[in-house]
Amino acid sequence: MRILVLHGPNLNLLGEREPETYGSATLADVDALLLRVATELGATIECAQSNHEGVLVDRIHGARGHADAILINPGGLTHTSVVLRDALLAVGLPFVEVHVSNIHAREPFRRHSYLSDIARGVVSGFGPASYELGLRGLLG
Ligand code: CA2
Repeated sequence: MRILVLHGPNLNLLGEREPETYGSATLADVDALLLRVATELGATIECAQSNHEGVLVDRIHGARGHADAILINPGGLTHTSVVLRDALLAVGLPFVEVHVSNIHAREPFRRHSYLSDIARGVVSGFGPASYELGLRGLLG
């Protein structure tokens, strides 16, 4: 299994700001964790982060023929992006939506996701472990 991991806007700041909400692990720590788990499970992963919606769309389109599934933390685009939803629907690859924080325990506007109803699964609130659980779910 080839997994494309996508991190959305501002997640490059993970571990550097707001540790009370997002913890102290950096994005590099998360990617290293995912590489270890993927290797353990016989999968390959490619990780990418972008602060730009269109770049994420391009990565999703580019996954056709190159990845079997997508693990995505869309960041704030979770709550706004019909565009990401359309891209994921268009490529038709199974994907899992993950969030470091529990989006249901925060501001009301974070409770709605444009992706959850078309995702294979959703993991939210376990810090970096959300990614690991999502990856294990996809590979399971
Ligand atoms: O909990 C998550 O993983 C989120 O996807 C993170 C998004 C937020 O808009 C979603 O509602 C939930 C925000 C990403 C910002 O990441 C930062 C990390 C460290 C410091 C500041 C921002």
